[in-house]
Amino acid sequence: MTIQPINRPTNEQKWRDYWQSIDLYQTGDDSNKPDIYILDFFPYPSGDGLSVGHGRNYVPTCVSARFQRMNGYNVLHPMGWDAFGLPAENYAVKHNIHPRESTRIFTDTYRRQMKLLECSYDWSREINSTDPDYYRWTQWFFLLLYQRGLAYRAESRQWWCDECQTILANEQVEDGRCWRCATAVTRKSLNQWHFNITAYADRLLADLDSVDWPEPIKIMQRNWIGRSEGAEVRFQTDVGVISVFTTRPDTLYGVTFLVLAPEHPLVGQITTPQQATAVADYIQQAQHLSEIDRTMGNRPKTGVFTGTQAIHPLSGETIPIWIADYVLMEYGTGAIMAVPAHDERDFAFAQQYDLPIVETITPDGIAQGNDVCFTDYGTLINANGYSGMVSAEAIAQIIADLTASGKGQAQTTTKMRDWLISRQRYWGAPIPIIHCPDCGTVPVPEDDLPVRLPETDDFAPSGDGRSPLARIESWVNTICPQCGQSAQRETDTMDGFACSSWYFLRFASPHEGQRPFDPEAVERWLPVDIYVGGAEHAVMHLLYARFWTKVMYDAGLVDFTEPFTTLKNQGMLLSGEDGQKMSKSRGNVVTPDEIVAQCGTDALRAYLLFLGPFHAEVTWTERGIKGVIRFLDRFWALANEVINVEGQSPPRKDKDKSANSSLEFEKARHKIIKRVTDDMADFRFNTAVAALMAYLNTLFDFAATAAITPDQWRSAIETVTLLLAPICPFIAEDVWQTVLGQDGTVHRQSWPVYDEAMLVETMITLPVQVNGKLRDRIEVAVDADEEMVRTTAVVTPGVQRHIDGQAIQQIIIVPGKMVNIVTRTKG
Ligand code: ANZ
Ligand code: ZN
Repeated sequence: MTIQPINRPTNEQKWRDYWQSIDLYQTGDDSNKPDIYILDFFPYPSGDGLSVGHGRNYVPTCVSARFQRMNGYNVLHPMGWDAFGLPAENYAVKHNIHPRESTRIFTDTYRRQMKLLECSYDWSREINSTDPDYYRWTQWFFLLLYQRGLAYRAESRQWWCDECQTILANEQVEDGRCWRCATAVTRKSLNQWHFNITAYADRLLADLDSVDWPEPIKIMQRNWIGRSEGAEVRFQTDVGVISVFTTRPDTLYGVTFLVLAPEHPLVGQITTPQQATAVADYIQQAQHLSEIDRTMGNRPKTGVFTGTQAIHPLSGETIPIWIADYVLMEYGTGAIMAVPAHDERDFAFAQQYDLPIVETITPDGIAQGNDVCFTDYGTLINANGYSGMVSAEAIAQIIADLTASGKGQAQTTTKMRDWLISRQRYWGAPIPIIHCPDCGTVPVPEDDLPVRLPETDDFAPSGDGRSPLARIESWVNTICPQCGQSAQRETDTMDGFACSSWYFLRFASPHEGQRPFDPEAVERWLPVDIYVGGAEHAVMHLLYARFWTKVMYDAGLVDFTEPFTTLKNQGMLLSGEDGQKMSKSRGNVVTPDEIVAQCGTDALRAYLLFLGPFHAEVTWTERGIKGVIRFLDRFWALANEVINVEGQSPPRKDKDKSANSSLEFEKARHKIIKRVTDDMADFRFNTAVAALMAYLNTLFDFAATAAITPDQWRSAIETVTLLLAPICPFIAEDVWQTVLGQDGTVHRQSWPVYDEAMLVETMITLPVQVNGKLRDRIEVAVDADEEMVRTTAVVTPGVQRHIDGQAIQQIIIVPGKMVNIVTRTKG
């Protein structure tokens, strides 16, 4: 990139040192001031370091923090590292160093780059999730969940990534692939620890209404939780009851067969000997398909008959039981009542296998025939005593009747599953559990926390589904805290999302030794006021953190139920070269290091904001940054020109065109204050920068045409300096101290205030037409009455010339818009 040279001194190192020496970013602690907590998502340091794209997250929050400090807030704006997990561990394996070392390398890079951007974090509060002083409390929270019955171990089929050699939570499987390495996932059956997040499904859903979050994120969480209301219906068979979940009890009379998922536990009992081979073959084949494949709407339906019949709970008719992979074991009861007349999947299946289709819902009580699938609600037919009812009525009545006869009941189901937290990896927080042959599962006593990760160089994944910790016998073998017998430690570590489910609390009192946090500090700072990060965390982190917060609330540890009051998602920064997301593998990463070296930190910060709206996806182009550099250069030049060394402006040449210019100059200053203030409060940083650029042009116009007093110039330059300070801290400090000759840092000044009265337009300009043609303009007071407008308009030279002695027939005034004078044409 060739960037034009910067025409101003760059004293970056000098100011960085100075700000550090005065501890500028220390968290405010003035009891007379209000508090605000502005937080970035907990970064997960990778070996690639930061790209300028990350700046779209960290720069706006920094600007916001600086803005609030100047507005008289105590600001908590901390940073830390979510450093357990695969990147550090994979790098460690590859380079044959310890993950602790790779973590240190990564976090050092991140910290250095954030300092390069002059992000205004209070570094004295830095935390690291891999620090035993931190994960001690992650383990403590595990035990809290365990004691509250919310952590349990269960055998279950889990997603497994062959590449990462680890179990993945449902949320970590994207389109049948591992969220990290995109390898197709497979299933593995293992005994795993889970958190019972589904117990909180209703609250996680309901409380979304109380937070100020982007609507798309709320929608994704609602869909993820996926709550459905309906009924459980029980069908009798010779070998036992098959219970199904349906959202449409009103269609019960249209049921013509049942379908079990291939994994359903009753499959073995229900299958008749004649059908055994066909069923076994089918189950074998279904195993290789992911849930996504199985539920794809347009896929041809496949299935197999079990040979057994069930009894319809209301009509008493017999209906065949089938097995098909479009029914998932993990949802509802793993079995469905099929209603081909009203469900597309069942319809396709019935057509495929020539099963009966019985219509029971109609738009208007009149049968439509069986060649269409009518999926809407409507009026029932063929439904005995329920015929003629509308769906809502029938649903209520059928549920009541099923309940009365013990054949069913109302039920709600969620798509969300419990949170699988076991990881068979070394680089994580050990799960603080001991397995004793006599006492069973025993929690590690609180006083024995942290359960430290053992020192080892043998941390590579095992490949057999067991944690590398299982190989360290001296660590595994321990004493049961309950009975003193020899026992064994749990060898799984916790999903990294456990560490990020409470870190926002730790920042309130990061050095607290006796408790996870100091309740007073948490009461003071939490919940987080402004939380900023990428939309890709819509479900996992944001859902888990909400869940933990609710558990803490229930345990009386905190007095709020939602951790993040306002959430904002920054838009992605795409590479200008290929329009793709910046990533090392694509080779299109622009680093802050190279841009700062060439353009300076101020220009990079301002440019990142100027590129587009905060939430929008924008493209990085190197040409664009020149405009920002030019703006800063021109500001520097103007400031130096209008403020002389004694702090006095030279009197401007007297080329004043308007007697009002002095007032207009002041008004423009108040307007820019209001504009930038409002924009910053609303995260509209791009328009704030644009407005400052436009204001600078206005100042240049005044410099060329108007007589402005030295005091006025000083206050205008001061205003720009203060408004620019959160965005471009270096030039602001330079102008403040060097040009304006002020003592102390600009960053501890109060935010400028505007005068409402100065925002009001007192005069307006109206075009004046004569017979529909523009002939002149008049300037009148905004509140001038019609008479005043009329007389002013008539006497202007342009109008006089064009009336040309003719009598005026009519004067039309469109208030605030224009005046039209109609004359009597010469006759
Ligand atoms: C009969 C019926 C008739 C259904 C009808 C729908 C329409 P949502 O809304 O997503 O919750 N279902 C239940 N368990 C299933 C499973 N394990 N695998 C696949 N499908 C399953 O969907 C609920 C509906 O999905 C249920 O209501 C059931 O089909 C099906 F006209 O029951 B329905
Ligand atoms: Zn024991």
